[in-house]
Amino acid sequence: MLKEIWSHIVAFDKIIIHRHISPDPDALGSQLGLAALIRHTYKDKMVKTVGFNEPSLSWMGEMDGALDEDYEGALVLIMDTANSARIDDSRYKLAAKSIKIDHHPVVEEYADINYTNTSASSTSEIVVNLYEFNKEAYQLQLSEEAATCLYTGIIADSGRFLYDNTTIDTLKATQLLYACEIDRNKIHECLYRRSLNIVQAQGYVLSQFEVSEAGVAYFKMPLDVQKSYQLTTGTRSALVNTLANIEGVLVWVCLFENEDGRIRANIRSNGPAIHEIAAKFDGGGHPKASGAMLSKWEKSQELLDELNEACQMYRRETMNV
Ligand SMILES: [Mn+2]
Repeated sequence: MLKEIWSHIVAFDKIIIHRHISPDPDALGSQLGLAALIRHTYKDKMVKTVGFNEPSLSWMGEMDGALDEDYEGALVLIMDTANSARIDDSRYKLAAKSIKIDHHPVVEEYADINYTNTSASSTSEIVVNLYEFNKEAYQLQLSEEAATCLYTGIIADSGRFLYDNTTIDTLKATQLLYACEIDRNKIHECLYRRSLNIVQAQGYVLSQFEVSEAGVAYFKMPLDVQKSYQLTTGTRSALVNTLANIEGVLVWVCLFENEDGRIRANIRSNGPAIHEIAAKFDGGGHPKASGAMLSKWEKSQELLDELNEACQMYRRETMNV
């Protein structure tokens, strides 16, 4: 499959790369990293990246943007996106051929060719695999620019190699990137720099959160509070790990009110898988990291009830309590 994907990249003169809305460092890292990898080897191809420029991640690079006519006869690659509703820029449909490249559990096979590797830590890791698998046949070279983007995606999605999704293959992929003489200090400084308003909002979270008996920690953040800390939908997700690593807590949840009155839930787990519960509430994701969307505040209790139940079951099954 990795070979087949590259043969399509070789066959098309025009390539446009998409990724999901509300991009995270892996979405951008895999998108910009693959673009840099293709450009470095095939100077004559038109390679463009599209999607919203997320201000908090502008240090990773800017989107090129594309015209409608660029899609004529083009190959579209869609990175890190499990379902079509989350693809940033619906013009992917205008292309001659589309390929999905992702590491999330399969939700929808929306492209002509769908490649999913759920054992990869990140989509950026898959891009390194694409390079590694095809480098000899096509004499590919990993530039410092490509390696910087891919390294950023891998460390962000693997939590600097702390999460369960880190495998020997993740470390092997990273080894290749280390060899490209990337400026790791600079990347870490950009990725982990905390802005003052976020740190102050963390203070709010730490003073407001509650913990259930079963071990679900959560906080609710109304829209006016988000505004008082100048939080946006792009930056507020940085608060999710404020509640990580608390003794006795298995699952932690951030509940954010949206402009339209709906409630966005970011859910993380150290215990039970939570992606199936998230799916019941108009969301989904990974077993230990998911998101959901609730129609109103009153619905949040239903979500918390289900998470409490999952924690109780998990305790009974694995901890005998
Ligand atoms: Mn990802």
